[in-house]
Amino acid sequence: MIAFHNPLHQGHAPEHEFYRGERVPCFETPARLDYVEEALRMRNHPLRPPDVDSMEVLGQVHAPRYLAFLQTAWQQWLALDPANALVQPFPSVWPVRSLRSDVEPDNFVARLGLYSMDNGTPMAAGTWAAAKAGADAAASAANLVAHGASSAFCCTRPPGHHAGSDFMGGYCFLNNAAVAAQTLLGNGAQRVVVLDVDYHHGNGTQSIFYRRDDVLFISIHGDPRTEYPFYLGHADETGEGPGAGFNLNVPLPAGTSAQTWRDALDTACHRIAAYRADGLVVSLGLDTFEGDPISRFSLASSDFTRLGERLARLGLPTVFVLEGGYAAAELGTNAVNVIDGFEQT
Ligand code: Q9C
Ligand code: ZN
Repeated sequence: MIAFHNPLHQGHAPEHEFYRGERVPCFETPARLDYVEEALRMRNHPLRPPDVDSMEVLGQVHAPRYLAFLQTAWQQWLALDPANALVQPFPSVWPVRSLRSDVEPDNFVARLGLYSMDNGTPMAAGTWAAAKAGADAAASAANLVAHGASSAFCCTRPPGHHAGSDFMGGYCFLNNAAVAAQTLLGNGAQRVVVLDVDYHHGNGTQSIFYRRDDVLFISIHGDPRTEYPFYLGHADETGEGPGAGFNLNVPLPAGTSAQTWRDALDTACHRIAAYRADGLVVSLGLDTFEGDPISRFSLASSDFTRLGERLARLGLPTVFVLEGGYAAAELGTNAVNVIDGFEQT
C-alpha cells in the first residue's frame, strides 16, 4: 500500500505535557513515526512525500480565524519575549459556559485557551509546518484513492481526530481524517464513512460532521465517563438536523477484552455496509493495544491484522490515517499489521 509520510513532523517536538498535574515528557513523540516508517520500509510499502496542498480543504473543515491563529501562534509567542523560544506555551483559562468565545482576546495565553480544549496539546516552533504537512499527506492519500487506488495510508503525526473546526486538543491541531473525507467528497464521492478506532473518542471529527449526512461518523472508544475526551462520545449522540442518524458511538468500558472490541467492530461494519458509502476513512489509532501506556483496552498485535482483514471485507476504497498509539516501539508492527491484513484479504 502506498504510504504518504510527513517530511516535517520532526519540527513538532515539544518536550513536556501535563499528566495528573505534573509536567512529564510527551507521550506523542517523533520516535513514534520513525518506528512506523521503519516497519513500512521493512515490509515493502513505498513511502512518498505529500503531493497535494490541503489549504483549500482545510478551509472547508476548520474556521478561518483558527487557521490564522495556528499558522502564526509560535511567532505570536516569541513576540511576547524572545526568551520564549525555550519555553512551551500552555493555556490556563478557557471560555466555558456563560463566557464569550466570539471576541479574540489580545492576551496570547487567553487566545490559546480560546482555541484549545485542554492543556494537553503542547506546541513547538515547527508545529504549524508539521501539522500542515500532515494535512497535505492526508489530502494526498485521499486524492490517490479518489483517482482509483484501492487504498492509501497517511503516515503522520501530530494526530488529528480531537481537533475540531476551531480548536486543538488531545495532541491534535488539524483534523487529518476530516481533510481526507472532505477530499474524497471534493473528488466526486457522495457518501463517505469515517471509522475511528482510536482508543479515545474522535470528538473533533464527530463535531465537524455532526450536522451532515454526507459523512457517517462511527467511533469505537473508551467510555468518556472515565476516559479522555470526557465531554463527548456517548451512545446517545446520533447526529443533528440533516445529520440525524449519521453518527454512531460505541463506547466500551476501560478494560474491555479484545473479543468484545471485535464484536463492536463487527457492529460498526454492518452499519457501514448499510450506508452504501463510496469511500472509507479509517482514523487508525493504535492505542487500543494491550501495551499502551495511557489506554486500557487489550488488543494484541495479531488483532491489528484481523482489523485490517475485517475492513478489507467491506470492499470500499479506503484511506488509513494514523492517529494515536503510544507504545512507540510496537507502533510500527501494529500499524503495518493493519495494512498487511487489509491488503492480503
Ligand atoms: N495529558 C490521541 O490518542 N491526554 N490523543 C491524556 C494527559 C489525552 C490522546 C494525558 C490523550 C489524548 C490522538
Ligand atoms: Zn487516542
